[in-house]
Amino acid sequence: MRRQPMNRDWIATARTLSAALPYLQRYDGATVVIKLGGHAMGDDAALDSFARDVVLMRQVGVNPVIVHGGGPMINAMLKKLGIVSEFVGGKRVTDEATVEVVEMVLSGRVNKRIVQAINAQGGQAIGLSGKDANLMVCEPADPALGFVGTPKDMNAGFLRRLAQAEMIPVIAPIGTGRHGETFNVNGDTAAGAIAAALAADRLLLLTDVEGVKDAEGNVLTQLTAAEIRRLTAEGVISGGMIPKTETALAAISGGVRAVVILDGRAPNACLLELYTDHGAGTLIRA
Ligand code: X2W
Repeated sequence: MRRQPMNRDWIATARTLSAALPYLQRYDGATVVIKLGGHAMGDDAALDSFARDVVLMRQVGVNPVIVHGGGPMINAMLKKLGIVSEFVGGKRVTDEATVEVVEMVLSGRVNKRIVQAINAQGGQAIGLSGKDANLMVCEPADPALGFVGTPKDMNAGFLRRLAQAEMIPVIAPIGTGRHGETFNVNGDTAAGAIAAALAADRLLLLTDVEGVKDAEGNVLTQLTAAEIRRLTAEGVISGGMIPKTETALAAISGGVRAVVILDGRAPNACLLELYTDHGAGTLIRA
């Protein structure tokens, strides 16, 4: 790299790095589970930027674990194949033909696209599903939903060994059954279960909204579990936000220190959350 005359941008860059020191120290050795939703994934440039942030986190001592979704990509493939599917309570009713497509899309194209993006930035990402090393053994969630799984047994030890080897697991939310079944698991549910099994320091739920909002539409920067329950009862938290706040509450009662719901489409969302005073989205604690 050539040395160039000093200008304001570089002074600002140096200052930003210096200001990040307390945060770099705070998260050194921390386990951060990041759920990358299908709607937050964006185009190649946005994915490359996400991948770069993940590799930077690994470089400064964080153990990132990526769990992805891919609902819109599954919808597109089901449509091509002429398979009709519907959602009940935010979960896809999943028959045998559907679960085959879900596994192909999530464990195949979507998973490998993220793995490749991280590795292109110099990381060592390894693509997995809940079937690999029995990472996520599931039971049926509800007979009416077919092959939708609820995570029951997680192989956290395997993920810890990957972290020790400085590898970045990228996990598709596919579960394995005790009788050889393949289960479709909601991406948020899978991320929450993995974060709880690891007693993660942070679970970042990257989505396509700025965070949890109050009745006037302002983002609430910090909430307790009790406040979430109250806002849900009042109908302020509703619709697609409910599965996310439910995941957050379950993760926290399962031992995750804090959960953040944030807009994954915003540039450098993860870095903004972890390494600046500003933070991003809604931070949820017990
Ligand atoms: C989801 C799995 C993918 C997912 C589905 O079939 O769409 C269930 O609904 P997003 O992008 O995070 O929504 N599974 C049971 O959760 O993707």
